[in-house]
Amino acid sequence: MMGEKIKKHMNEQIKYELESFYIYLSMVAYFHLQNLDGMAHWLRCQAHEEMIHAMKFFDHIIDRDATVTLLDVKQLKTTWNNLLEPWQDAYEHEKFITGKINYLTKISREENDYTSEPLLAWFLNEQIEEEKNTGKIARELAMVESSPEGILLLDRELATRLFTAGSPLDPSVYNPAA
Ligand code: OFO
Repeated sequence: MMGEKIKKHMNEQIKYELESFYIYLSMVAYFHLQNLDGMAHWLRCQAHEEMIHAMKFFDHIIDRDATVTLLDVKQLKTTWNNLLEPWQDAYEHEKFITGKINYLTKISREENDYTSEPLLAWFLNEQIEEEKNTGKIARELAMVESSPEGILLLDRELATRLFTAGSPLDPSVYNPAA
């Protein structure tokens, strides 16, 4: 049985993860327009991951016999003034999400909801990666911002990201027990 507060905030977290999906998808479209298909590819993999994150919370709530309430997903930024801005936004967004996961962890402890701890521990670790990756790309791009060769080199590197988890809508991708 889930406490009311953790249930409410986990439902909100589904929305935040779907907003992350939406933000990254918007960036995919932007970078294709800039002819930077490697950056678009990296962000497309990221968008897939965000859908999986949303489904992890979705599935956890259902497994706990509680109600999933899907909330409105906000329309966020759809264009940027330069190539660096989306990556800076991605880094800031991931810090925002880390704050949300920290808060969920705090609430779960207040409500003695130990059953949510493995899921939240997974997300705490995931957020280290999310901040590390987006922050690193933003810093590297800032270094080469005025060099077309440098930008193309980074674009080629980002094109090599592998996404091996399968379809985000396949339950076995986000729930090994399914
Ligand atoms: Fe779901 O981690 Fe990024 O936003």
